[in-house]
Amino acid sequence: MRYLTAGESHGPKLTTIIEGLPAGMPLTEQDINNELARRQKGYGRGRRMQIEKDQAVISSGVRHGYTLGSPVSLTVENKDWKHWTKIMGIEPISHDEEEEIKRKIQRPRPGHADLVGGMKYGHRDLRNVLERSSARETTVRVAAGAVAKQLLKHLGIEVASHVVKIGGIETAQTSHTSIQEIQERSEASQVRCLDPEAEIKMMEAIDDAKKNGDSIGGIVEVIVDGMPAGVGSYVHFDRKLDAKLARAIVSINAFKGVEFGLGFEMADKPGSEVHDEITWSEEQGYTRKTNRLGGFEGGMSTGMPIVVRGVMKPIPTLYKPLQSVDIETKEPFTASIERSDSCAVPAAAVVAEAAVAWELACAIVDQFSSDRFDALQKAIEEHRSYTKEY
Ligand code: EPS
Repeated sequence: MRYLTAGESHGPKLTTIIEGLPAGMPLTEQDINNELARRQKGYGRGRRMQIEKDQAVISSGVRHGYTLGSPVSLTVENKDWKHWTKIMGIEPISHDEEEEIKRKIQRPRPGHADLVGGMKYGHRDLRNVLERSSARETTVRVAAGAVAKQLLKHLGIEVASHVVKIGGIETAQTSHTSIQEIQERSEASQVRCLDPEAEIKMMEAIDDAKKNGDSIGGIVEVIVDGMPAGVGSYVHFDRKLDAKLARAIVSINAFKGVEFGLGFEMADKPGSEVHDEITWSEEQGYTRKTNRLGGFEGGMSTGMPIVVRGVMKPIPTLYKPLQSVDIETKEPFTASIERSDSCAVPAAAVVAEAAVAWELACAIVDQFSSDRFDALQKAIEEHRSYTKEY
């Protein structure tokens, strides 16, 4: 499977085309809209989210609630477009109109794609970069992820996420009883945190950042239950499933690092405290006494829950000035003000879920390849019985 996204942050709409979905899979616009609404929430978002109400419109590949096997194309309208029709217009404008209309940007923000993106494409107006590098694009990534989540759900695989850290404040809730508990409790929290005390402190940290014209980042964790064992590859570097997840997480705007299970703590521990002992029982088949490796051995899923974390840097659009250089005058300047979120970590948890779900769905379709969703369901069922008895 593959998908492409298109769209500028203040353009008319965002688009994605998803190709390679098996036919006969249940899918509605509502399944996608639920995920889009989750991404829009979160304490610390700026005024833009009050303007948008993201809704997917499917225009191909689905008929009467089921996929057809043909490409699924969908769009999400930018409600803010009505304020940008001139600035972001498609038709050519005269040189005289440029100054007035374009809201040209020649002052790159440190940490954003502005400067190097401008160099890459030869843009002298850095708006041409930021309109596409904006995290607005994650809207349609979440839409593609929502489709992947449907595929996984109908194969008995559930995905959830929660926020582990914001601005140095860490959750004390590191264990959970079920994936449903994570889903419900993170949904009820304004910062998607399972620990109510940390939640309050995180919100205070966001308020402080906002007051100071600053931004803060954090860590999100995605957990997946029900992934069958043996998906991925120990043979080919580019088919290792943990590696694919790592790439998918770091590809999310502002994400800088990934860890699985114990993650970077593994550096401090002996092997006996890192690897998970193997057991077998008639009801469960093969399992592990612990899950310190986060659901992967040798680049393949073990059948244990997948536990993957990603770190998001603070958003680089700041009200507090950082030094940069004007690309026309080459003079230093320190003030750059664009409307922005002060913290988007809660929303990024939903994007990370989508990124993980997409990679898992692709790996499953690749390995148990099917044009028919009922055949895929049967293949997974058989694989589960086989690996249990193996
Ligand atoms: C973003 C800047 C803000 C964010 C935006 C990402 O938008 P605006 O420039 O319109 O104020 O709200 O995120 C979204 C629009 C979104 O849907 O997540 C940026 O520069 O990356």
